[in-house]
Amino acid sequence: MRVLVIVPTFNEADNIPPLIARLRAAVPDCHVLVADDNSPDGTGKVADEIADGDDHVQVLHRPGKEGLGAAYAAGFRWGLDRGYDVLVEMDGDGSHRPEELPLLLAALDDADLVLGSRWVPGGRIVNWPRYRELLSRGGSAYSRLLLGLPVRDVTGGFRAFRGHVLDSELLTDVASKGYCFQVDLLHRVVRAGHRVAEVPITFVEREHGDSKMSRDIVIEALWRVTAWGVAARLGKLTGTRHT
Ligand SMILES: Nc1nc2c(ncn2[C@@H]2O[C@H](COP(=O)(O)OP(=O)(O)O)[C@@H](O)[C@H]2O)c(=O)[nH]1
Ligand SMILES: [Mg+2]
Repeated sequence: MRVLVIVPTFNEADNIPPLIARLRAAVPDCHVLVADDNSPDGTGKVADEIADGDDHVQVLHRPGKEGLGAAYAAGFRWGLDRGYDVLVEMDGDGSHRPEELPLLLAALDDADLVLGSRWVPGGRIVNWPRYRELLSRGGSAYSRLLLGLPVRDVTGGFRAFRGHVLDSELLTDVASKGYCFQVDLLHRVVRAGHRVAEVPITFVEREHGDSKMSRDIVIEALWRVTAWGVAARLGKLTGTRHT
């Protein structure tokens, strides 16, 4: 099983070296792709230096900040073009623990997509302010309800996909720019009838650098999820299929 871990970065220069070292120790066979949006703090250069000394590490340099969704779409395409069997999403700030990646990969035996989940029994969060926990729990509950998603952690970004799930049509259609890319992608994978599993993870808030979460990102997620939910319900009422 060839595994590619895609790490989107914007200003994560202090976080990337320890993260890659931990990843390579936890899953020695995995390959890592850092998808950097030309970070002003030089994250791309730091990643290049690591890639120079490790043939399992590569860097995708993107011209500027285009949001998490665009960085992942480009990273997935890069990985699919090179024939990876499994594509993993992981934050670059250390919040997703590389030591837990083997649990996600093992769960792929019975699933096409495995979600690292904070909101199932055994899942935990460390050092998150109360408002972030409420926002995340609320966002997951709202999306789950509106879109009928059969999982608890809808917005998380620690996930393992079997490559065939991410066909190019599915990726082309994802319009979301910000973090609601995660909801969008999950919704599409569920609707396509793939098997989704959740495994508990411990999410640890970053120690270095700043969160890129913003009001705009929350607003985009709110309106898009509401629009999808309404469209799906109208489709059911009129008997047309929502695509
Ligand atoms: N390439 C790229 N990465 C991004 C962008 N926005 C956020 N990220 C990365 O996405 C990951 C999660 O973002 P973070 O700011 O930690 O969000 P939070 O955990 O929700 O507070 C981190 O690795 C960020 O560097 C973006 O526009 N482009
Ligand atoms: Mg973070």
